[in-house]
Amino acid sequence: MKVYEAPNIRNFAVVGHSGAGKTQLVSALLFDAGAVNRFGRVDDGTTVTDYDDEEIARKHTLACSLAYVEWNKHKINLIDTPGMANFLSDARAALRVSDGALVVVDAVAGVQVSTEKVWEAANDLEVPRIVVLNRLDRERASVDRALESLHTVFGRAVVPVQLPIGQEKTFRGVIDLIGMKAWTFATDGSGKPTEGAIPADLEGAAQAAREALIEMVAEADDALMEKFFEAGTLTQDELLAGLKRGIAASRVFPVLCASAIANVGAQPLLDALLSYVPSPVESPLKAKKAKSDDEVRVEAKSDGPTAAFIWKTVADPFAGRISMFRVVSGTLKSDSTVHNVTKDLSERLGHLVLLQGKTQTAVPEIKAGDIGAVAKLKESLTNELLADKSVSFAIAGTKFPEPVISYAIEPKSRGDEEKISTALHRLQEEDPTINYSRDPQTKELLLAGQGQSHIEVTVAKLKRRFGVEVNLKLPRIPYRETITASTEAHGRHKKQTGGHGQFGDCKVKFEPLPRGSEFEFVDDIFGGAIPRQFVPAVEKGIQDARLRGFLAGYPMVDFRATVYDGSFHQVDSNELSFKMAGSLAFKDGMSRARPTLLEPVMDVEVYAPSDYAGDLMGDLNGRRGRIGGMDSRGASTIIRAKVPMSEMLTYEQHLTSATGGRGSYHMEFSHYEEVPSHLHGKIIAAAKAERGHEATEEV
Ligand SMILES: Nc1nc2c(ncn2[C@@H]2O[C@H](COP(=O)(O)OP(=O)(O)OP(=O)(O)O)[C@@H](O)[C@H]2O)c(=O)[nH]1
Ligand SMILES: [Mg+2]
Repeated sequence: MKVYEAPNIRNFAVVGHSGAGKTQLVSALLFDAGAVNRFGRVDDGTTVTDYDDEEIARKHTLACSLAYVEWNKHKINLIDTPGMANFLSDARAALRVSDGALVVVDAVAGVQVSTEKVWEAANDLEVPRIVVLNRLDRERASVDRALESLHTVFGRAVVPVQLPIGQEKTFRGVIDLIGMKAWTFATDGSGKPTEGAIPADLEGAAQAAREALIEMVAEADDALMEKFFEAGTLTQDELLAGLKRGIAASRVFPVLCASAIANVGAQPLLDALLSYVPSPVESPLKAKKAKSDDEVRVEAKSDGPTAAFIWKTVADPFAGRISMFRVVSGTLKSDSTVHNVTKDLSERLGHLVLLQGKTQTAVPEIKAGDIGAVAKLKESLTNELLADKSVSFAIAGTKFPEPVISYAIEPKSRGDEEKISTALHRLQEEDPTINYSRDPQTKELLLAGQGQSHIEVTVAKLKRRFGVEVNLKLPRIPYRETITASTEAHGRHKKQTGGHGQFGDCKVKFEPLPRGSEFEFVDDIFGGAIPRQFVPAVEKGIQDARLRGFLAGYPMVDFRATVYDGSFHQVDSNELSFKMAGSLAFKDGMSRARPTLLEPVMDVEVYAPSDYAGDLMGDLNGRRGRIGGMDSRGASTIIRAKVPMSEMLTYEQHLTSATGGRGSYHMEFSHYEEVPSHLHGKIIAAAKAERGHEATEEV
């Protein structure tokens, strides 16, 4: 394998909605470029990038995987990413290290919810985009309709640089609007292209589309705009240069046509990836100067200081930790020692490898601008920078979303607890969007993630990769408690047992605070009513008690406790006594502070063909949802709503059955809100039942 330098490298995140055909398209690109001998199919479980057992079983990409092709003396790295809402953070991580995004859109469905999410992410990270309308061989596939939805959502700058030849079953080639020629493809799936003249019946359409493209390119560039007005058109050179500039500045988004399964359109797409998107040299990675907020651009020079950013970690039970990185500067060498700047420690590198799916090829070095991997790093994790000691910049890591749903899990065989924790710890390195913890009261293990399918996949990985099986119990809603009235309370702990007694006494004021304030403790003791050294014990007592809750055992939040008076005993007072007094004051106060329950409310976006919009809104209303807005997306409608989490637990199944699988949704945590009082009884009873006698014992 040749070592490539930055000018001859392109890095692409292949992103888009689930089912648009990203994995199949990567498979076609690999095959057509000769990187693999076999045309892998998602449906047969034979693609390079969906290699994980769980991916093969589900026919969905669940985590980023790396592939590359050598094309025209260049190396194109392709990062296949998941399109399912629960797994989208991996697409963000891939965009973080990409020079361009290959946005794959289903030509039947048009823009879908994940299409918008990845587009927003690419906007945030200023990543240029190329759009591919895929699945053009399918019934009801339509370039016009798909473009209409793209225009509605992303604007007119999404502009075709190709037109399809044939449609649905007869889709067999593309017209290149820049070269003004036609490519048709062998019907045997070999992807073999034949160059030819534009078919006579499409000439008019091609001319019109080319003019529209020229106009759009001119519009995106002030200098070209003037020329365009003077001459009424652009020269071929102006068009090409303008298109490239427009794409780099994210002011033009070219649209190409393909069928990944019929292997139509792959080779012109590879050409486009090379010619339209800037190389790492032309698009230096954004970084921050150490200890400041000043932005710097890190030049992808292979003789510069070494720096490599880890953007993804995979937990392999056999190979150990596999870390994927992009070399942002300098040359990273196998068997060398580098500095982990993020953690300030040194890390020994073993063999560097290039990844073709799971297949590793060892290489002696990897140069700036390229993406590679290394196994068995001891200390370094995702979002960390490996570099020379002299390097004085930092790269902002991917922000991973907080978990939105939490399940109690229990091991199938007793004694597996230890194994589960170890395995979950490693899976968390691979997937920072899961979280596990122990319920402080029931001691149950809680597994939190982005949605039901995310939790199920995590449980399946536990089994397949780490050989531990768990039962998923009911999802847990992270309710909280708070108070709605101020009150003063008294806690007095006094015990006389034989010789030494116990004595603690405190007066505490409890007041509600705004949402999100958690808990504040104020020491307002004057004149030594409680000796200094015992005040922290009072705080500890209240802290412990508030975490155990009052109504239903959920943590009490958003209030202030001010200790303002008390008394003590020269001999009998000690820390434990004041802790008990604090806890008693809490209980006393809560009985008058009108405690109530808070529930998490989610931001929900539902996408579905417009015919379903009425029913879906009715359903969201029935789930206590507040509809925030509704927008048309071509033939689809997007509904935005705020809905309590407890009402969304079964939404995935409902949406699928209500829309025949054509609806999709995205949900993230929004805020906490008071639970309507008529629901309190049910929640409190359920919590008591779940926690058994343990909870009641402590109250
Ligand atoms: N007819 C047709 N089917 C396609 C095409 N591309 C992909 N498919 C099929 O569509 C399904 C989904 O394809 P994938 O490549 O797995 O889609 P994806 O975008 O990777 O989906 P996620 O991994 O879930 O994000 C598979 O059954 C593919 O065989 C295409 O061009 N035409
Ligand atoms: Mg996929």
